[in-house]
Amino acid sequence: AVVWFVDVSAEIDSETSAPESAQIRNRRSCRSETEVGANPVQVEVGEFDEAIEVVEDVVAENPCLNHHCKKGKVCEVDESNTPMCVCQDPSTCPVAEGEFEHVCGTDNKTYDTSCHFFATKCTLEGTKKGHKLHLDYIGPCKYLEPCMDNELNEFPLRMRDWLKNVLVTLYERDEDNNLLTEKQKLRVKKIYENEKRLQAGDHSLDLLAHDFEKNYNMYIFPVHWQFGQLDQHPVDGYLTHTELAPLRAPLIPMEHCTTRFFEQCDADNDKYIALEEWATCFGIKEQDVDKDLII
Ligand SMILES: *[C@@H]1O[C@H](CO)[C@@H](O)[C@H](O)[C@H]1NC(C)=O
Ligand SMILES: [Ca+2]
Ligand SMILES: [Ca+2]
Repeated sequence: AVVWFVDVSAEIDSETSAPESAQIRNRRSCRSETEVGANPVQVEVGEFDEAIEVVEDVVAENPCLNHHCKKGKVCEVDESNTPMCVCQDPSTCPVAEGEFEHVCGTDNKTYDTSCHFFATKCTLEGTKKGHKLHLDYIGPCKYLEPCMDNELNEFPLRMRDWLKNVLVTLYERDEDNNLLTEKQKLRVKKIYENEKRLQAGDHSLDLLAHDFEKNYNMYIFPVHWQFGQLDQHPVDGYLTHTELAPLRAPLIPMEHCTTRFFEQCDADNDKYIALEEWATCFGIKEQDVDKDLII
């Protein structure tokens, strides 16, 4: 249950939110190298000498091969053979292999797959409805219990502990995978080697609260690290709804306080979660907020 949110991030993070400029959109498109238009198999063939000619032919013939579109769009050529991104027809999305591929939109409608969701959102581009529509969570829409105040207070206790365990697990598995940078490894090493560390497992809320008080320093880096993982498009010290999605979306069906927690994290209500807001809602003291820790 540790690696899933790392994996899922690639899946959801290309939902673009409107206020950001085309610049970001371009950056995003570039990241998804083989996403649309390019057949990944053909691209990989390029690694073998004898196939190089084939690859070049394809490039020359198909202007869409190197033209990347954001999620929900596909590349098509117009009469003058110029590539352009148009909304994908949802019926061309791969069929869902199971319920686990369904996603729930903020309209509380279940979409077969995230492809269906983004294709549908694309058709609403420019409308108020489209602007407000986001991928809310992974899985079919379901009834989510309202989050009570006392439950809301428990959320950061579990989340902090979980973040610390995720990092320690990455550290343990990180031989030459480079899941963490050298700098990050040094920081996690301190946590990993700390004998007072609370080992992974189910702990009572009392114990979690007690450990946070006693071993407060061990939680500072994990909270910063998670922020840095999410703050990528762009790296600016603020999380948009879209940047938060990789963490939020898989969590909501399991933790019904997720939505409320992140809403109240945005203390000044400007729709962005600043690093300071983030740290504060995880109980990190103002003087320990350090933007150098997120790199
Ligand atoms: C969303 O849809 C689910 C399943 O159809 C339903 O049980 C739930 O009550 C709905 N939630 C809201 C807030 O309308
Ligand atoms: Ca950002
Ligand atoms: Ca804010």
